[in-house]
Amino acid sequence: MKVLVIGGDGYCGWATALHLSNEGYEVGILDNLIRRYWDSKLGVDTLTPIASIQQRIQRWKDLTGKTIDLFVGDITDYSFLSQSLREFEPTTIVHFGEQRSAPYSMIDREHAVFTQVNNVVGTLNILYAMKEDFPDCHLVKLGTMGEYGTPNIDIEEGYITIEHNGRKDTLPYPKQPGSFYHLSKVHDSHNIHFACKIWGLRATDLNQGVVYGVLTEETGMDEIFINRLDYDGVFGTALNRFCIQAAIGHPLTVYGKGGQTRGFLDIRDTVRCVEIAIANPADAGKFRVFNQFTELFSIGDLAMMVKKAGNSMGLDVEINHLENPRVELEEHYFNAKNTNLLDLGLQPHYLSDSLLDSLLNFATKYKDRVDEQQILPKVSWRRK
Ligand code: NAD
Ligand code: USQ
Repeated sequence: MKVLVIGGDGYCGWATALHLSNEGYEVGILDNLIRRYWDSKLGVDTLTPIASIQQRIQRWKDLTGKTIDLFVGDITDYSFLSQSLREFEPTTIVHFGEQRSAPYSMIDREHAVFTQVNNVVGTLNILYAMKEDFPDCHLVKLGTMGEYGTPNIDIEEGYITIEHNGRKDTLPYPKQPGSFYHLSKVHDSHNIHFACKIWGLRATDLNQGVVYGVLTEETGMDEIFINRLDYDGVFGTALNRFCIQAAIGHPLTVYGKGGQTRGFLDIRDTVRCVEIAIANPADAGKFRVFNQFTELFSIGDLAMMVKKAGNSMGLDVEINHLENPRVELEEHYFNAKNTNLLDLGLQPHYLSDSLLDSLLNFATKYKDRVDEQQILPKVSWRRK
């Protein structure tokens, strides 16, 4: 099977590309490297010193003998995209290549517009390129659990059966996303669903929760494969940020009450979930949705877990409840289903003391690279 990993220079994409290559898939990476540019424009950097994509791929070849093809360019450029697909001839496209930060999308009008154009147009171009040349190819698209928001009823996997005025139908689950970024994912889902319906394309939307951790079997094989680990207030995500904050003695930044509950998963499960989706493709014409997380945690509980793990390593860890820069419920019901991937064989790595220890040790190893000015959130959801 030939798998094109779009966004393969990023956090989830790089780990997935190596994993698939290691498992015997023929892998190509397509990325315009724009994430590295956004970091430098914002003056932020990953905790870890990441090598260039060319160095990464060359080292992979030297170490394993396996080749990864590279296409550097932008998927919003249709001619570049369709030419790359014709050259690579994928049987599966895994699409990670979007602007994925909620705070980035809320900086101002320009960043909101950019996020939605980049994400929605990129995905629409992929759908058209598939329709033109690869109608049988399986699209595995990274969506987000945040598409659903925090409804006061159980969250199903993509669809809900509703009885209304004596009639019954199975319909897309209602979406109440919490940022212009999360909204871009909802728009993508609608476009992909429609394309499957009208052109008979096959797609799987992986509504992923917040990813944590940095090491996978493959990225741990050599220093050159080290993955990015974001800790700044724009791209850093909850648990990864808390571990890095604990390592440098910065109080943990819980926004508001901390009762916000989300789905979480270890990056080692991200790569497995994607592989499972690839190995079990959707039928032609089918738009499948899997909720991709392994556990639910509130932000306050995660902070407590990091504090406990830090204390047992001799770190003094304080928890601060900051004024919430976002507009979101801070106490709410949250119960989401996640059985589709488990039924296909996912064996989760649940959050454990040993994972927290290893992440804290990892953060401590690179703590001299931390810029403390980048930790507090600076982007507000509210009208000034
Ligand atoms: P990332 O920013 O590390 O990687 C995204 C990659 O896509 C970058 O290398 C970037 O250069 C590339 N890219 C962006 N726009 C592109 C374009 N127009 N053309 C070509 N390449 C482009 O992000 P990530 O954390 O690896 O997330 C990957 C995907 O997974 C995203 O779609 C995100 O929404 C989803 N996701 C991530 C998380 C998480 O916790 N990190 C959780 C749920 C879902
Ligand atoms: N939060 C804090 N303190 C922090 C960081 C975050 O309290 O220092 C809170 C936020 O207010 C929010 C929750 O933690 O309630 C999650 O925030 P996050 O920054 O960890 O994650 P989020 O913005 O939702 O986005 C991340 C990824 C995104 C992905 C999403 C999955 O950046 O690409 O889509 O997780 S999900 O959250 O399930 O929608």
